[in-house]
This record gives sequence, structure tokens and C-alpha cells, in this order.
Amino acid sequence: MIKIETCLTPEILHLHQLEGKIAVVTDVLRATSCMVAGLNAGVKSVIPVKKVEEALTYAAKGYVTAGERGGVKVEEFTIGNSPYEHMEEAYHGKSICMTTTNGTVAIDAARKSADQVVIGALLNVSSIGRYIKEQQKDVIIICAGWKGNPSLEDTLFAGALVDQLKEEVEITDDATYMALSQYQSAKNNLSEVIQNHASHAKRLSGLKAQNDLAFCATEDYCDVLPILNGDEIT
Ligand code: 3SL
Repeated sequence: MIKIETCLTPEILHLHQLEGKIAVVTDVLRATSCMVAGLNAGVKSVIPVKKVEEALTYAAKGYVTAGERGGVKVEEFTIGNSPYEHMEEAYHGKSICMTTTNGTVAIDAARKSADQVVIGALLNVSSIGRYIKEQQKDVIIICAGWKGNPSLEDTLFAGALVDQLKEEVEITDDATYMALSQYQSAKNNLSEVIQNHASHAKRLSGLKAQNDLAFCATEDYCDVLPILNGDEIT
């Protein structure tokens, strides 16, 4: 049976073993939702980097750059961190170098030891579920959280994924059970729960990014399965 565990914040990733596992990294608001939505719309690949300076070296080579710090677009970047920007036609067929406060940090932490890094969001949760069933390999869900704290929306993604897999997995930690229970109580009004209770939703509303909230809370908007291959997510 597939074993599944959840790391609610990268701060405690050192307590988990990643070797031999598929790491599903999520940052529902909004990094991984942008990646999923962009790739689904036609973006060629996403290159996640940890630092703004690194992204600027890609900008100098002519790459599209995207991301934020504190939710606000980095001034020198082409676009910020709204999934609607990532879906724009201008970026179809292009590679986007991206850095964000938490999402790309979590990806960077995961890639160091996991066998494979898969990018998850509520937007593509069923694609991830199907892939895990096919692979029959142990899984760790890594939630990006916010600056070291767990976040409700990422925990709900973890629960949504486990809910799909519950007949086929063995839950090996309390965090996964907590995520599943949280999702099962919220699943009929996921968008409202996120918008009304997630601290990052409140932060984003203050930044006039309300339109992103309902979109990122949409389960199964698309069918893409973004996987990190070398430096690129395709
Ligand atoms: O922290 C992150 O990685 C971002 O997704 C945060 S924000 O939603 O763009 O503010």
C-alpha cells in the first residue's frame, strides 16, 4: 500500500524523509496555482528559483520573469503572481523563470532529496491523484505555508488529495489525518472557507487580488501534471 504523509510547512521538512518518495509541492495561494494554470494555458515551462537575483540573471538572457515578494510583483519582473497573468497569450510557448516568497522555496527544499517533485494545486488535484495511483510509490505532500507557518489553503489541498486516495493509501502521520478531516468538513464550500478564514486570503484581498482567490480554490479546473525535470517544470 502507498504510504502518504504531509509536511504542513517547509520549516519542519527536516523531520521527514524524502528519499524514495514522490514529493507533491503545493502553494495554493498562489505560486503552484500560477504554474498549473500557466502550463495548462500553453506556457512551455517554469523555471523555479529561490532568489530574485537568480531570476534577474534569467531576465538578462531574455526569459520572462514572474513572481512576488510579500504578494507584490517584483518591480523588474515581467509579471507578478496572479494566475490570470500566467495564462496570458503573450506567454504561451515561453519559459517563465519564477521566484516567490514560499512556493519556490518549498520546491527548492523538495528537489534536494525527493525522487520526483510534482506540482499540485486544487486546480489539478485529480490529475495528481491519478498519477499517484499509477506510480504506486510513497508520497509526501509538502505545503509551502506562509513564512514558516502552515496555511489553511495548502492544508485543504493536502486533504483533497488524500480524500481521492484514501482507499489506496496508508496515512502515516497526524498531519495527513488533520488535513483530510479539514477538507472533508470544508469541501462543499471550499472557496468560502478559504476566502473567509485563510490569513493569506485576507492579505491578498488587501493587495486587491480577490479575483485570484476563487480561481485558486477551484478543484479540477484542468488536467495538467507538472513535474520538475532538471531545472524546469513541464
Ligand atoms: O508565497 C508564495 O510563494 C506566493 O504564492 C505568495 S502570493 O500569493 O503571491 O502572495
